[in-house]
Amino acid sequence: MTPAPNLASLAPDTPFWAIGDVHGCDALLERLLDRLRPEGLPIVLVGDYINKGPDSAAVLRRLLALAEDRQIIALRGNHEDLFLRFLSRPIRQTRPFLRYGGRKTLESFGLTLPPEDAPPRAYVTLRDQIRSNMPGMQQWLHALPYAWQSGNISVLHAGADPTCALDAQPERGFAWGHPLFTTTARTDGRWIVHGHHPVDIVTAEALRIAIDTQAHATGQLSAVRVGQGSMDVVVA
Ligand SMILES: [Mn+2]
Repeated sequence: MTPAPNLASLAPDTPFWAIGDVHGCDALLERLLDRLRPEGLPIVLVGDYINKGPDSAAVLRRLLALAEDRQIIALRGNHEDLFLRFLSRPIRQTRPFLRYGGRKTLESFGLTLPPEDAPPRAYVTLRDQIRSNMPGMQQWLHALPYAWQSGNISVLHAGADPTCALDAQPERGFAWGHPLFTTTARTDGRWIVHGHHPVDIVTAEALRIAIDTQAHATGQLSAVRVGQGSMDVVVA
């Protein structure tokens, strides 16, 4: 038996929903948004919209269409960082992107990948095809924030240095995490809601709420409603 976590200190300015790593699971995302949006609360997505799962392009298209909707706050995950690197420097960054599962994302755009021995120029062509397939997407990705705050809670993708105030560390690190994040408790009383670190179910522990239930592998995309001293979980 795991003791019930002490949620009493959760104090958002307003209740909100946070959604875990989507990784190309567009049907699950659609179902979850249909369920949560009518409530009218802020909905924060912790990032990692692409790679691993089947429909990355559809997820990007859906979120891009919601870019002007102030209810939806999409944060930047490390997979978005990698995708942006590929989009800005395809000759250097295609291989690192593919190593993180980028093949599925590129294929989800309906494009044929160049063969292994293709000249580097082929990756520039591929990038250009993606840009013209989804106008505005690169700019949207580039503008995604790394974190969102409400009261004593911050939402970010992967983690942060627990020994240091959030506003005193480089934001880019939030997308990639920190080696001490899951082993060292924060002492400033700030809760962190995050994805990136896989959990079987949404888990609250030591001022951390982990919500990445590996939708692409489990078929379960989780959302948590954070309120005053409470959290509630919905799984699509
Ligand atoms: Mn992830």
